[in-house]
Amino acid sequence: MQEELFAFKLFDKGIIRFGEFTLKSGITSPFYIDMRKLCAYPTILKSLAVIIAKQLKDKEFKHICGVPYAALALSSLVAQELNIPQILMRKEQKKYGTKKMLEGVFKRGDEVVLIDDVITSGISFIESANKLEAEALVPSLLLSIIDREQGGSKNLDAHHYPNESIFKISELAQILNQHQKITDLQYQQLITFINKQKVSISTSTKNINSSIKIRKTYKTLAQESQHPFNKKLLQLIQQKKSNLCFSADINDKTKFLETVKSVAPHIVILKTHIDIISNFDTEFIAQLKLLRAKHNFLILEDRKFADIGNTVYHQYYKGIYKIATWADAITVHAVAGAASVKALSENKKGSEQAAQHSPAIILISQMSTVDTLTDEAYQEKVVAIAKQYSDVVVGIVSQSKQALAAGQLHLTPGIKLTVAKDAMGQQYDSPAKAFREKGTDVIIVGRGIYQSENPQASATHYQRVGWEAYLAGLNGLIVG
Ligand code: S5P
Repeated sequence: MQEELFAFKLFDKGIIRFGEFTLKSGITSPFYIDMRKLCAYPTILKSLAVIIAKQLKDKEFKHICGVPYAALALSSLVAQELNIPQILMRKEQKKYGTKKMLEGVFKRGDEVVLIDDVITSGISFIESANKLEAEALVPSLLLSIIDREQGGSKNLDAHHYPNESIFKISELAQILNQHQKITDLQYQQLITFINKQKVSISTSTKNINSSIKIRKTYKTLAQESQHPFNKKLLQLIQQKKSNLCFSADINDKTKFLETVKSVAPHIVILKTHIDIISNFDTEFIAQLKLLRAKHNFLILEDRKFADIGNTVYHQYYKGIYKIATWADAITVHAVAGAASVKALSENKKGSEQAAQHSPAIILISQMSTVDTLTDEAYQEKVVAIAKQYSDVVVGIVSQSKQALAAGQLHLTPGIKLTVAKDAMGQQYDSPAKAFREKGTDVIIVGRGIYQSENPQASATHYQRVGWEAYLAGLNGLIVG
């Protein structure tokens, strides 16, 4: 029987061990699985590849891919066994040349079986599946060799990823116990541990389900929206087939304008931090306006107004930047309560100056940083203000789907395809994940574009994956 043989082999080679082990998380576990050692035992690897090939025999897919690095040797053998092409996934993005995350010969929409050695929470599977989706490949099955039975499989179910495992740790332990390789106590300790340690399914799964069901088309959102900013934005989105906001956080005005010029056809919003331009002058604004007119995008000044009404009024209309004269929309923090929004919206209704330059307001509901203070209670209060002032608030910057007023939009920063974070607290997700889990309507990408070797090519890429992620959300299927 294959389970028996496999259990004995793993036990004898010390790949499954029983005792007291401190895991990466700091938790003490009564067992430890070290599948990396497998590469030292080609015959076990080979027989495992045969078992996997048998399990995959009747399934339809185009490629095999191993989660780096642990599953690479095994996935190569399975690919050979089935004579199916392999895709090699990198752990980190290649620094030179193509900067690709995946190597192989494949085309968009190809189905891929993703293999990993052990599943615990399912997170590394999800991350690898996201890398496939970023290239518009379809992870049709996530197959693990051993399921630690700590909730990973349920987590993948909740993320709508078909998944299977070859062995369950409890079955392997039972076999070892029946054959007196481990004691009753060791077996019991393992069962107690896996029951106690089950990871809870990430809360975002609630959002996934609802976002898949209620993902609205841009056309519907355009019909629902009242504010001219959103009407225009949604029209541009449909026309350009782009949901990309480019965050041009570039200090030099010449470099800024050059970069914007090259990416402009691919974006619908240009997001600025006007106060980081070192050589700012009014000519810069004139150039910016010309580019906007020529390439048809909207300008969002990410000033994050966060003060009392009187101060935000002056910050918006006065000073050297005169934001009111050129920005189509501005970001506002609701930390001062509704005061800032009210001051800006009353200006819209009241002053003759404001009548020309009424801002579309995007409230910051939730930040992307690792230790943000924008907890759920805070977000709820921001959303309440957004709804109350829905005549001026056109959307929110957030990391999760919120119940907004009809026509209000979710804008999501912290988007990058290659890394999970920067060195200063920023956290990243892929466009696919944003659309699947965060209710995203517009993705905001900064360094992913302007720090790349070829910003224009990167903008094209983010435009494509963003658009595909939107389409996939409409179909309830995420492909990129
Ligand atoms: O929570 C937030 C809100 C914003 S507006 N996290 C963010 O990163 N942003 C902005 O998005 C941030 O100020 C920056 O301009 C951009 C993200 O840049 P990137 O280089 O990390 O993509």
